Amino acid sequence: MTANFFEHRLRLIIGASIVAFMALYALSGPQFKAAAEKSIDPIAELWQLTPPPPKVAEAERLAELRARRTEVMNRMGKDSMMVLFSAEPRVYTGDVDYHYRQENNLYYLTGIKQAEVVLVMIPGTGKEILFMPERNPGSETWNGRKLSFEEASARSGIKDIRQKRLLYPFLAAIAPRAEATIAKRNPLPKVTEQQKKEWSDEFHDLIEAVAADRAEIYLLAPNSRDLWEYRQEYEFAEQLASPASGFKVKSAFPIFAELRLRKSEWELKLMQHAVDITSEAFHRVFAAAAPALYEYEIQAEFEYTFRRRNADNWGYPCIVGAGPNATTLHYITNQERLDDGSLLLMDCAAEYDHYTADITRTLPINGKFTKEQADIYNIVYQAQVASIRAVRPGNSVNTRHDPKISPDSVHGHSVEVIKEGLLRLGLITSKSNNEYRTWFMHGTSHWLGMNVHDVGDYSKSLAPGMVLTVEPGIYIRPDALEVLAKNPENERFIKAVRPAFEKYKGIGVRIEDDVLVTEGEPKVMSRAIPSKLEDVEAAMARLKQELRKSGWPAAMK
Ligand SMILES: [Mn+2]
Repeated sequence: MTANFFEHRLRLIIGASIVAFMALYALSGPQFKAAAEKSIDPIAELWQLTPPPPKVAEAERLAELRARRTEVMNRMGKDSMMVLFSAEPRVYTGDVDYHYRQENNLYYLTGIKQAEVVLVMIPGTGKEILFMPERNPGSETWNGRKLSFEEASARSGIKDIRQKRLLYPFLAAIAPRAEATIAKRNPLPKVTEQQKKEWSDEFHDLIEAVAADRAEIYLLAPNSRDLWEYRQEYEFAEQLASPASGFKVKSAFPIFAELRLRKSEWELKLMQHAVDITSEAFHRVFAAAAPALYEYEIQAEFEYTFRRRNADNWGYPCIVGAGPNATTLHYITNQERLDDGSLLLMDCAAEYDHYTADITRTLPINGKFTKEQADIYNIVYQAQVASIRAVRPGNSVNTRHDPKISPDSVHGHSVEVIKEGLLRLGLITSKSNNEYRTWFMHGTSHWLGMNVHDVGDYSKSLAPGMVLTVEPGIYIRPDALEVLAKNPENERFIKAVRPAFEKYKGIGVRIEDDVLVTEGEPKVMSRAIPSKLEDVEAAMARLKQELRKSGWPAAMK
């Protein structure tokens, strides 16, 4: 309590000094005024306006793409090839597609967002080939301009670009025993003898390895058809397996899981930009949130900002849950009214150039937490502080699926703080069992990057360049006790926690930030969005006052 009080006083003093200092600057003549404006714009700071998007030199960008492809090839066998298909367009309805999004791994290696592009890599000869359709003015009239071979080459740094219609004949030439099964599902136009001769010379070693049953093909082929995103890869793997093509199908997933887990400087800049756009949106919502609005209106504030700052999209559908809806982890219907006196949980984030943020804040809709809301909120906040502190090289993440959760892990710290808090409030009866999972049922962290739940092995120790979310939560679902299995142990639990449950029921709190592992202190990429209870209330009050006084700043209108 005392420490908090002094911290608060100190912040006030520092804040006041900055204001006084800036006032002096503003009064001291045009030359100083210009300098002051350049260094800090208080309005922009208050609203957390998104800075300009990051830029990268073209040579640097191409060098990084080339280095990634080399890293992938270094992890493949000598007699192998990898085939990466671009994402298939998906139907929204009738002849209208969903927003097209490139398959992440293909994008990671080529920087190309267009459909019908296929990357083939053969490490034995160091060959990288892009198969893609030629430009078609007829279809471009309807669907817009496509990359020419030259443009695709300039974009990806891959020199060898070939016609898409030759892809399957080419693959059949490499694995002749699979020709019939490939032909059943894919176009296999006739190719000239001359073309076949060229391929057999060019890919001689690989063809020989396939003939001798010692070649490998790496595909993003899942183990079951369930993973709809990779349907074409799954089917292609099936075609190669029966009858035996000479290729052993290997999963390309582990290679990308390893490479994408540690982010480069350039990737971190893109992620920070996605976080910055999201941060601006949260500040907008801090000012806008008020009783009698609807959840979808809050969603609209986020999506307006994402579009305005040229984000690709959201990284996942916006979760805006008011009142008891905050206790549904992935609530996305967003149709209810914001009631005075209840909480608003928002888990929304922008995606920029294929990298997404993932941020959650929980606000009191009328600007002030009630005593009960604050009880729960502060436990979650303390849990998050403890877990963020544990984001250090060498430490482990631990997920809720781990048989043993180390108290020193990122998840372990949140579990400890939350158990302690729930016991204090009377919502659990013991710290030595799993009762806490009734109220905190998810893990604390997941990897973050091109996927919101990014690829990467959770048993890996933390290392600089990894980015993870830290997002403890407590959810007092109104039906939580009713749905428990009927048995004597649960009867005892229900009886013991009933009084506390009645007091806290309907409260849901999650606080989620995006954290970069560095050599030293963890870097909270989303720290510009207040999360400490007092800071949340103060930010809401200030932003609302500013909005009443001056309206939205021009840059946010
Ligand atoms: Mn998350």
